[in-house]
Amino acid sequence: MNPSEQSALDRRYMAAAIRLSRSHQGLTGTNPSVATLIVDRDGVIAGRGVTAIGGRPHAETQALAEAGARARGATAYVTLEPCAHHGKTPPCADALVTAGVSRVVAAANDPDDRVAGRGYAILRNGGIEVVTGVLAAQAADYLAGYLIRSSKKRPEVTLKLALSADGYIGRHGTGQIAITGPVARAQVHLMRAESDAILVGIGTALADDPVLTCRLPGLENRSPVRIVLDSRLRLPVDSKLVQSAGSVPLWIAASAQADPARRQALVAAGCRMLATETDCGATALPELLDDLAAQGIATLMVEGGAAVASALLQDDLVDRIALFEGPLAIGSEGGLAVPELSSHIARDFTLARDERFGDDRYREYVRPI
Ligand code: AOF
Ligand code: ZN
Repeated sequence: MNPSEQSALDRRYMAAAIRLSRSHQGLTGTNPSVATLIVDRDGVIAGRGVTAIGGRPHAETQALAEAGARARGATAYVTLEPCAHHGKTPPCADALVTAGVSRVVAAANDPDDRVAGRGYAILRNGGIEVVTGVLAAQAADYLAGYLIRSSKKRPEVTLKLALSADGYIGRHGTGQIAITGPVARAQVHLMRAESDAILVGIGTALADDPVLTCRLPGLENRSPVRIVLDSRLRLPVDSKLVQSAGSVPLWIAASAQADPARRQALVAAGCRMLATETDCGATALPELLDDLAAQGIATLMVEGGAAVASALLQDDLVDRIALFEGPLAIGSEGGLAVPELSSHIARDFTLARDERFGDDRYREYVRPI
């Protein structure tokens, strides 16, 4: 096989591995969801593995177990550099050497201090040919939460916005307006399932009385932690959010000055209070995000409202914008907008996806990591 045929083949297998890695997105705790494919000398996939639910075992060990003796002389496709450390499991790089794999093709590098190049070194010292950086950007797209939490000590922040045809996210005082259709809504629920946490401001919580869970059939147990920015603790105990706090975690970021009786009532209802002082001010959001990352949250989806979106954009804390645009106009009277949106998109983001969900247009913008 000539080098260009080999690299085309490597990209195809890596694309398949990256698709497989998505299956445990949001289910692997602080570990990234990584995938491995073992392709034998005849080009047949002999083993596949994805980081297990909860984070262990790692992808490589599962793929090697499935491949058994067929791993000898095979190529392993890994979406992240294989680990080099003795954690709860022995290093995956050693396991690949022991199994007699002859080539390893990797996508993203692992920034973890215990790995960071050591994984590749173990492989090379073991006589394995190592190719790195294959479809690295695509792999990094799925690993973004892990990579951003490692480098910036905060979660990856995805701002989800539903815009009317005339550019509004809702209208003052009317509660929830259906801007997008059922297909787009199902997509939002899938995004919730793949996120570690979801955040809204108290304005949205009061106006919409949302529940913010994933309600896709079969994925009802995949709801993320829900977080409300509620400095003065205005969230009613009989809101849907608080009423469901016993089954899906509800964290409230409140000021230390908030009414102790309200605090007590919310805690008694099952809510957890975040220590970070937030009032949506410029300095409070970065601290809150630091705190969330320290607690293991790597991916955060922000679902409203306009004030929270503006504050995050102004602080350069948004990594991804998921924009759903419906076909109907709301009309400018009382229309709620995020005025900074288009200038921030133009300045910092590139278009990563442009597709349709039913009658709605979906555009996803990403900021390079
Ligand atoms: C791999 N394959 O499938 C994943 C890796 O706590 P531990 O011992 O499980 O180690 C967590 C680290 O392992 C994590 O920070 C990252 O460096 C790596 N994740 N590595 O070889 C995998 N999920
Ligand atoms: Zn490993």
